[in-house]
Amino acid sequence: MLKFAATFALGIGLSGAALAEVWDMPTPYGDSTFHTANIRQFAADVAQATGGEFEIEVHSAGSLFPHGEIKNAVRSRQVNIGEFFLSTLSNEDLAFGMDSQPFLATSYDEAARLWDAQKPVIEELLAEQGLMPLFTVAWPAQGLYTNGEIPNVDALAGLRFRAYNAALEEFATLAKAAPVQVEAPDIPQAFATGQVQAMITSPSTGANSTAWDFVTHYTAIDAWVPKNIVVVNKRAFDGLDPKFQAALLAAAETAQTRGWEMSKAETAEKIKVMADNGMVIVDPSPELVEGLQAIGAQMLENWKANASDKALSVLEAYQAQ
Ligand code: PCA
Repeated sequence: MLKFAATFALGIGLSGAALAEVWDMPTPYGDSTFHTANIRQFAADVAQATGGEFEIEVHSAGSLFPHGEIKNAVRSRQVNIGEFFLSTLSNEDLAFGMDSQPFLATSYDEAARLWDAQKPVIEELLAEQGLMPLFTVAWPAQGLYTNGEIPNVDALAGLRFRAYNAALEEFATLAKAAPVQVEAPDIPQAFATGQVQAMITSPSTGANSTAWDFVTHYTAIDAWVPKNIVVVNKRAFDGLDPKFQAALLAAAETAQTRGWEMSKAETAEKIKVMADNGMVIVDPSPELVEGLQAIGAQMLENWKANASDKALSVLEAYQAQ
């Protein structure tokens, strides 16, 4: 009652002026990450388009919610919008994890086509939870970080291997390495304390975590091109002033295009940063590629055996293109 009275009084006090809408937006990734730069620009675009009446405040590096809680925080409307790594939802349906299957989609073109195939199913699955995707942005292709050169898959055996989702955990296990889940902002610490000894991630995350402090080699295996997704709570979106809805959707479309361009520019730029800092940048040997592809083939078989009909339909649609 008190709350109602206060809101009512405030409404009268502003005599018809629209109340500013402010949304908090958690992301797991730090400020030096291009995705975070992109969503900050997205927030600035929304503010600009609405004359500052609709503000989105980005909370980076898991500062508002840990990565694993962001989706549910949006679902339960603790926040109205958030960003996370799409494939972390693969435990809900394997359709979410397809972009992290080794060698299924390894270029930006293939990643975009995979997203086209995934999108209708992901939209449907998220809608069941009252969530609506706004946009996705791919990370650069994922490469291998190790101490010393890795001539073949056998050289990975026994290494404590940093993982960021279930697919990478399966990959590490099949390579006879020991997977350890570590969030991106915690990578330097995990290497420094010996918790992990090797990882697979993009040149962006490698350079942002100063990989040269703890590994010597980057092998460009370009094994998959995973994505971040930005989602909104559907009821929160439906409750927005139509002009705020329009501003949000327009800024999302721009952010998606800009984000993929930023990602493409990052790849060479961040590999150069690693080389400039003394890391040895190598292409994988044919033997290593063969071994990695065998793991990928095994993982795809496992995936198919466990996938829902919806997820299988995405694979068919992608492979039919
Ligand atoms: N960086 C994020 C996800 C994929 C990537 O390139 C990470 O390593 O956690």
